[in-house]
Amino acid sequence: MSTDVRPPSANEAIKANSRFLRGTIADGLTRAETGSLSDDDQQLTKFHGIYLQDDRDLRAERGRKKMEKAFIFMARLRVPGGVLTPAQWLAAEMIACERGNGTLRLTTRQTIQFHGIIKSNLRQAIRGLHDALLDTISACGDVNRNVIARVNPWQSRAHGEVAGLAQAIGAHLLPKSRAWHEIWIDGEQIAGSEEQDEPIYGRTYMPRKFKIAVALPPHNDVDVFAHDLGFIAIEEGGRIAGYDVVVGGGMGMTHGEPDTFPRTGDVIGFCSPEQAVDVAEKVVTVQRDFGDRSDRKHARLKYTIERMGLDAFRAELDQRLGYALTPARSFAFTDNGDRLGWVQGDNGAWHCTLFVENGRVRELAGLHAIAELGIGRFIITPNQNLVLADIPPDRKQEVTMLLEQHGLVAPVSGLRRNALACVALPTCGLALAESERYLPDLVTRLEDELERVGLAQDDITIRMTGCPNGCARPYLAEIGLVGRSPGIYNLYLGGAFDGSRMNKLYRRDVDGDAIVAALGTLLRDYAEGRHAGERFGDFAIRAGHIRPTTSGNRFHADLSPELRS
Ligand code: SRM
Ligand code: SF4
Repeated sequence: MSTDVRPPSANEAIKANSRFLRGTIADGLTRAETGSLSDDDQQLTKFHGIYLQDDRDLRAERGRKKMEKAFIFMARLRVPGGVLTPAQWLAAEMIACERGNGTLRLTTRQTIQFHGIIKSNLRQAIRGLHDALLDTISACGDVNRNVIARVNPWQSRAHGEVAGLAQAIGAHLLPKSRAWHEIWIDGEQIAGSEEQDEPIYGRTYMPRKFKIAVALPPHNDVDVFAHDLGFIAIEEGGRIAGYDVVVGGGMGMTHGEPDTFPRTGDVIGFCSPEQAVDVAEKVVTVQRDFGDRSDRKHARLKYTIERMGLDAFRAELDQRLGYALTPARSFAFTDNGDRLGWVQGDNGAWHCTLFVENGRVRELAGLHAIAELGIGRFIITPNQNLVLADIPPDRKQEVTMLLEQHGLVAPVSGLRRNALACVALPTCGLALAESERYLPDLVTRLEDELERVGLAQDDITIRMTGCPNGCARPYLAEIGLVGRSPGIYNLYLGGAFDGSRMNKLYRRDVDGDAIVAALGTLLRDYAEGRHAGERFGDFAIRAGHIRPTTSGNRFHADLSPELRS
């Protein structure tokens, strides 16, 4: 157990006193004099998948007029493995149009965010989701989040098993509190319903968010090394023989604070399919007991492992499991993106991956028409795209026609189809710079250069975030751009195309023109000097544009102090 003598962070008291995540949220929702909630309740709604935000485009003007900020809420679904039925897609679309800003935002963790919900619409929005058998429980907050899994369960038996594990872990680690149902659905507390304890989490839940991914090689679409806990399926003869266990990944950092850093997870051993849920529970409990509850900037598992040391962490885990993980098996990843277009699964059904730029679905009509057919599934990918899955062979033509009719399958360049951007402005309260609203234009400028040098169809990963928190996992891209201030970014290079190696800082504080100029030169060099099959990230290192990493999986440690800040 932790022997920390520092005082716990303010969030620890909020959680402990919340009566298992109830706080005064229900009362706050009835207060019409403000579009906001109390500070403590703002922390607690996160556990219910709900964030208070404000429209930052309107901040200055409302400030000048001495008006309250334009408060809006973001609600995030919990969808383990990202799978929705057509009816659920239609329900989500209706909620977005009737209660939100009319768009659906597919996220990097395989779910949907609704933006722009005003307080008086919030409860109705959540009830609408509940009616469609959806919920937002634990989509945010200091708990295990939406468990993500390799897309898609219908492609093969192994895919189905991997998705099944994500479902099982998600269900096992769901908080037992009934607070979400009471506040958002029932509208009142049922007498005597208050919990006495949370069997896995306890009254103060986790020190910080906790994230789990399940990967199925050769594709690392879930970016398994970015997670607190990852499972890498080892397939033998079409069945899953077990999972390599990865611990201690995470992306967030703070500019100028080198003791905060992204980190790729360590592979610590192998477990059987039957052991995997237990392994997840015990890793969670080690982090629950040893994680930093004083400083939220150091509260993720990656810092616990750095502090304890990997051997001590493993020993603690083995002791809680009552058995040791066996030696890790070998695996190989080829990429961490999506492959667009149609593929046929083992059972003959068809699956079509659609490109959704930065996950923002604005034009709803085409997908609405497809959902109305009532066939297949809608699967959100961890790359913010959408798969129309499990389409019967005799309905493929019909779906193809609708896709073409609505312009949903237009060709895109190799760079654009591998681009991710986080939400950032105007809704994210932490954004220092634009991301989702800016990356498409930057990619257009880079496409001109790619066209000139003959790389228009080459797959190159580029990811942008509006701040260093890393929501689009920018440190695992071949090209990473991280916001510093409006219009200004740090440029990172040299990530591996399969998501197994982080990139490194190449240029600090550059604007769009400087980014295009720097990348233009590098892309020209790459087109001329690459070896056969060599990826851009690997080339950037071999050609000496950045030094190879010497500090293993911990970002920053081998950068000069000047470049760290
Ligand atoms: Fe994130 C906070 C959006 C995936 C690391 N993230 C936020 C908030 C809620 C801002 C806030 O705290 O006020 C953002 C809401 C923006 C908005 O307006 O919607 C936000 N994060 C997102 C999404 C929507 C990005 C996207 O464009 O898809 C992703 C939603 C995921 C989901 O469905 O659950 C999203 N966030 C991630 C990821 C990627 C992942 O999990 O694979 C990361 C990096 C991995 C990690 O956690 O280490 C990530 N988000 C963060 C952090 C930094 C955490 C840290 O340990 O330092 C924050 C800030 C925080 O927690 O204090 C953050
Ligand atoms: Fe907001 Fe930063 Fe996450 Fe982008 S990376 S959504 S700016 S917290």
